[in-house]
Amino acid sequence: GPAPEAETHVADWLKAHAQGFGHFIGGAFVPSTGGGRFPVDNPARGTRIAEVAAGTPADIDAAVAAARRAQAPWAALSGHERARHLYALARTIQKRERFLAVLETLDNGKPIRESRDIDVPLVARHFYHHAGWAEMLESEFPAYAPVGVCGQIIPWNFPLLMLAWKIAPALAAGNTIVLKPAEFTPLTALAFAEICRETGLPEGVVNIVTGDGETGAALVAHPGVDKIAFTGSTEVGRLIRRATAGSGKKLSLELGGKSPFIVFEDADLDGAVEGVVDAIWFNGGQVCCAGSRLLVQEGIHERFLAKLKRRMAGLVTGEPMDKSVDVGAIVAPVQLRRIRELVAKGEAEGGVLHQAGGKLPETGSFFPPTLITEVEPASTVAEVEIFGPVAVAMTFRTPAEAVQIANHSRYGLAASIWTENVNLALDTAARMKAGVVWINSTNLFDAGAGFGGYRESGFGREGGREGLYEYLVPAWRKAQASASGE
Ligand code: TXE
Repeated sequence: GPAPEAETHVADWLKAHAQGFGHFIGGAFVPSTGGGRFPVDNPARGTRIAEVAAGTPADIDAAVAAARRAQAPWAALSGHERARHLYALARTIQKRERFLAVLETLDNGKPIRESRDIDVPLVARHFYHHAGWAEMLESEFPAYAPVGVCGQIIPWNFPLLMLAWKIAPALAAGNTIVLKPAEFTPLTALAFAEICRETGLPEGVVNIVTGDGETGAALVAHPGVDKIAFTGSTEVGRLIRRATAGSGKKLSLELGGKSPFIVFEDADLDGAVEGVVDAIWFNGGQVCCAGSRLLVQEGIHERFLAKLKRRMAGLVTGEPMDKSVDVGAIVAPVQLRRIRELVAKGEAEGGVLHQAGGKLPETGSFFPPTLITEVEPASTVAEVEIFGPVAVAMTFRTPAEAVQIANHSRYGLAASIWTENVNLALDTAARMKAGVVWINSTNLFDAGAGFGGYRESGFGREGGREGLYEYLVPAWRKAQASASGE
């Protein structure tokens, strides 16, 4: 097996919590005040693996109160002292990397190769990077203060990585946290809570409350929260913006996308084919910045699609714990249904369907790598985020037309450009209405680079210097607020 020892550790850990996991509030694991719980499934098997506490408004209250008590002492530590805590978290994550990777794969369904080689290393890297910012905070941001108590709501596609993106900068800047993981994938967040305890992070600095959208809404509405950071659907992002309007809460939203992947006729076609694999079949396409709209220049269109279909045919979909698997399970039956419906719609609208063959497992939620060609730019599958392993292909004649089709979207998260012509690459990049542009590459994430969108993909940046501003306020504002007794 891939990591038999880690698999045993995870199985033992789940067994030890067979009575259900609690919330992590004020440094201790506590049951839900309402006594409620909900199940957590392994999407690759359709089996129940755990039960977690269902967060109530009273649980949110308790978590916010714990975060509030912890905030001033945490902010009063020197940057260096906070950095030591972040380094300890990073090192312990590295020590547990196999355990965390196996747990993530069981809970989310992503291939173990990805959770082991991509998700968990990036998580550790994010904490290391922000430990550096904590060290530099006083010198780099002398006129800034922490926002205070941050409510953070994250999705299920990169459960631990999205936690890291939220928690690391908030801690570095001197904030305390109430985080709500997604209901499909709460387990690595609870494992992280144990790591917080083990490394001696002061009680109440990080609190984790499990629950669904209602729990999230209670966190958003709580008057004791100074900032909300959300990653998830555009629909919920809109609700949160409405719910926080006029409250004075700081807000950042990282929402959906329908990112273009542009292949010019002079591109290295083999490289671009590998790019598509990473753009839309990585994590089963359940990636906000997935290159889901393939725009291929007419002259190479047939040759490129032939190569791509050959490559797609070789991809293996199946049990994600198997190291040879390229595409794992879709996170939940409801998401699988959504993908199926949209693909059927794409066919009904005249798209031509190509799918990787191979037998899919009989239980669990699986969808094969899929390509829909002959798609019109104004059709549903070209406009709506499918959030599955489905690319739609369109053609363009000129660079100007590529730019026009690429920007024809209500979203603006990312774009990927493939050409050997540096002038064309830079000129096209400058014209993309997207927060992130990759040239001859795709889905690269760096803790030091601000990530985020335009338009309906949201606002605010995560990572690097820009990301830190989301967790800071000008010190004069803070002083004014406390003088007025707020
Ligand atoms: O997202 P939700 P869902 C897109 C993707 C996907 C679709 C639906 O297209 O197919 O959204 O996914 C919490 N107040 N993305 O329904 O509901 C919820 O509990 C506060 C793109 O799973 O947005 C979870 O923790 N919180 C995306 C988180 O919001 C609320 C990643 C995200 O879930 C809430 C995920 C409310 N009213 C989905 N309702 C990306 N940008 O990467 C729900 N939540």
